[in-house]
Amino acid sequence: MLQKANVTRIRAWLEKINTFNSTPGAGTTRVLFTKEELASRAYIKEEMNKLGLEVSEDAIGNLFGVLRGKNRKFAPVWTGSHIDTVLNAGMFDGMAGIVSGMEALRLIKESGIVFKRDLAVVVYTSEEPTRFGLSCLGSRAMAGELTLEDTRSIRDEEGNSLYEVLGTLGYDYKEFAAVKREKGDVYAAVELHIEQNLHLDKEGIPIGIVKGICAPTIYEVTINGCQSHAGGTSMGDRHDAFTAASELTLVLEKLARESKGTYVTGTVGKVNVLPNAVNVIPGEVHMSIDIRSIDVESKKMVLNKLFTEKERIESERGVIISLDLENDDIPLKCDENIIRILKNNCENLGITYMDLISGPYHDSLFVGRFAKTAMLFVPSKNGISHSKEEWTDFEDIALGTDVLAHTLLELANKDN
Ligand code: HGY
Ligand code: MN
Ligand code: MN
Repeated sequence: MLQKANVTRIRAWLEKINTFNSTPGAGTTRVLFTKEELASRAYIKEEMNKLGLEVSEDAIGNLFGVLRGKNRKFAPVWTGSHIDTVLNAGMFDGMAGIVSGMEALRLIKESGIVFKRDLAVVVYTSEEPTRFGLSCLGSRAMAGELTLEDTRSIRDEEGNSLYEVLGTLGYDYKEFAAVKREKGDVYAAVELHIEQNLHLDKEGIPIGIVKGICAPTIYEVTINGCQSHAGGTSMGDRHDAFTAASELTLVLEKLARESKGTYVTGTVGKVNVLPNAVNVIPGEVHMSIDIRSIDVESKKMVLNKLFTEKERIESERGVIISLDLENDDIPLKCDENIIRILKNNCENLGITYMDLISGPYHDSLFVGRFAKTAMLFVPSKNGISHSKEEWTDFEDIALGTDVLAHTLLELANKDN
């Protein structure tokens, strides 16, 4: 029998990881391969070693803590998430899955129960697009959707390529090909994550079982109008790039709101207005578009209509709008067998749960390309995330850890 997850330990790990933060007092910011993120990696490696896990990293910095099973010829079972954050974030997005995975492996180890397959807790490199503008770098590379060659053209705002940064940190380019995993290399993967929406909190239900994970289609948008004098240019003579951007943004919101698809979202999160001066009509705008759905057709419908509207705005306003595709990821349906195991364990533990769709994407979206994958959620207070107001009770993470630990142990003893 497994002991209950230790809330004090979970809290201590989360609070310590939260000290590796470049914006103390303004939420948590831990950006890929900055000193704060490297320090958090070092801390987690230390804690994995203390748990008696075998610690290793691959050539893009995915970090593994492995608890050996009895028979290594069987493919391993993974759990894990991320430690990098968006800007001015909370302390739970990603980290809850890391500490929960570590605690689950500790509980299994201390139980002395024999299990076949290796169990690993994985810290996936850079789930957030914060530094390089592309999400899920580590799990995307594992899925074979990010090659070493690709890393040469992925640059941060200072112009550093991911390739150069990896080299500077001593990662071995010759080993990059080994990051890729084939179907069968990993038997199953289960990720615990905060819900980042308000269903569990609103219903007072401690566990969400994820049926499917939405995937993002991301565009970088450039709008070129005519920079001119705010007073000297009559309203009929303007080609205002910002009002064009605003109209495109409202069109996107309307299309996503009115879509008949299952769970469609449309967001403009990043906007850069040039020259950004009080008395100058903006001549140029750079902005992001993030469209998501649980099904590809719904995303396609929204995009087709958006392109039609873009052309209308261009001709009516005399501006040029270019949309450059960053990534167009495919949604994931979670594995029904693992979902069944998760639900059985909730029922055996007397824990209520509900089925959910994940609007946020996760590393599991890419791990699902090569392994049977599922996720479980714990409540986000008021559904807030990607904000310093993000909060999840430590007791809820411990409850989720109990379900995770039982599920990992059961999967680790499956023959096929
Ligand atoms: O944006 C997302 O869905 C994830 O939190 N990076
Ligand atoms: Mn996030
Ligand atoms: Mn996350």
